[in-house]
Amino acid sequence: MVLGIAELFAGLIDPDASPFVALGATVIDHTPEALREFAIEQFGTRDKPVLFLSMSLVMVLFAVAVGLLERRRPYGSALLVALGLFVCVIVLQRPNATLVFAIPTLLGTAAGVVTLRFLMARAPLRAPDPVAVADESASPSRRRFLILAAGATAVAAGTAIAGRWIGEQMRAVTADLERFVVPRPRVAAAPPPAGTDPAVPGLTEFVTPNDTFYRIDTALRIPAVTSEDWRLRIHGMVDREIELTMADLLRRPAVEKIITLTCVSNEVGGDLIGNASWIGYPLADLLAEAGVRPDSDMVLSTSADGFTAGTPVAALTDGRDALLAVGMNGAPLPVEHGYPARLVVPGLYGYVSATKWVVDLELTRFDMARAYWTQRGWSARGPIKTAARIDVPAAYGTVAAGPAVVAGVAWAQHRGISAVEVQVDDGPWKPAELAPEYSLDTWRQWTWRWDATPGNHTVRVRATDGAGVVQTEQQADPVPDGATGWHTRSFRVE
Ligand SMILES: Nc1nc2c(c(=O)[nH]1)N[C@H]1C(S)=C(S)[C@@H](COP(=O)(O)O)O[C@H]1N2
Ligand SMILES: [Mo]
Repeated sequence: MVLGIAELFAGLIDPDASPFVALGATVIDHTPEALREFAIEQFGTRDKPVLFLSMSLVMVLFAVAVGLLERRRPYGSALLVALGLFVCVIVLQRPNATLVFAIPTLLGTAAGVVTLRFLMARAPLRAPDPVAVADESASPSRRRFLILAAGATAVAAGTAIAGRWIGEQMRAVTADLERFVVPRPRVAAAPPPAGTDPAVPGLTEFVTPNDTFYRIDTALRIPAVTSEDWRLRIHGMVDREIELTMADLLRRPAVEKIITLTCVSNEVGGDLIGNASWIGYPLADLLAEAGVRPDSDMVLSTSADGFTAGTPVAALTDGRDALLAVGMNGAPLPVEHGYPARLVVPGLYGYVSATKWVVDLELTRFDMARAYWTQRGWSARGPIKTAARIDVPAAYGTVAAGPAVVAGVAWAQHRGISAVEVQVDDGPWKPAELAPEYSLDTWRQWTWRWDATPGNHTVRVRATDGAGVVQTEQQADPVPDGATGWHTRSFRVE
């Protein structure tokens, strides 16, 4: 009931004013890093439904507690009001909150109290009267069941309304996306040369299709931004503030670049990495138009849902292909990858550069501003570390004795990969064969052929970047600036 009314009014005001969404987002923002990683590991991309489900369970328990408390005195109502005020505070602390954001929660709470008082007056669920205990129709277990059922129904209804409303918003964006025409780049990306994809079954493809591209963000509800509503403001330490509409942007000459994106949370051997061709507009041009003041060293980008990333101005203006992208592999950006516009910066982990649903670029300084993940203990700077991954053979799989292949990918964006070496058990390091280099900003597939001898084996891989630096063997966790260590894989040869 409380949630249902609150969601209804949140629908009228702003989705982010929904107490359910705000609570969830706040839980995510304040989850200790270790627990967050555990949740991502355990539930993968289902971590958000799991969070909502757990929140629903907590609310059912809460509804039961409120009902039981209300039996003698209006303690239940008092608890509801207290919770309502607490949730108001949380909702108002969302990054884009205004005072009206409190309305759905207040109305929901009021409706909850009225409903509770009304029900109590109609069918007083008092504690058993010591004189007349034999009234079967109102036995305590039956009451508890009724309260539980009512609570569950309320949560279900609230969630359903929220779900339906979010669905409507998304339908509007999907319709907009279907009409969106990706600009034709003035110069198309060079096609990947023959051999970029060595023919080894199980080896990762050079270009990652949109529907299998990894997705990482803090968004419980994907921001619903249509291309008509979208604006990009460039301001802060600039000579001239700029605001662009999508029509303004589409009038400019577009470029197309293939760039490999990587997440700082990627473990050694992990798959939070993907390579796509991006169509968009050089950020250097947009920044030059605004006129960056010489003492500014950070672009603080903000998404429609309040996420922020802090990118060195130098990484956007040193000639690399840093883009405001509107197309991915020839299609509009999928909504979960930032439709209608996002940032893509070669050489930097996504958390400091790849803001999706980007709406604001503020020129500032690293000693003045801290972005989302930096406030949560991650490093302010996030250059991508050199890494190599084994894709083939499968972990703990079986390989036929005789001629065999070990294969995988290696990356060190914007420095490039100059060598990959493979070691079997404690044998000597052997050079792997590298696929042709597409550019310094893309990963490289590698293969190594050997004569597999029967028994259990472990292979190890290490890459050397374009500057000749071998990736470190030292094992480190992703926090605070990216995992390190050599990837290994064990299997059986028969
Ligand atoms: N708005 C928004 N943009 C974001 C994030 C986010 O949480 N919110 N996460 C960043 C991180 S940590 C990464 S690794 C990349 C992932 O982009 P992808 O989901 O398109 O692969 O997006 C970046 N952009
Ligand atoms: Mo990330």
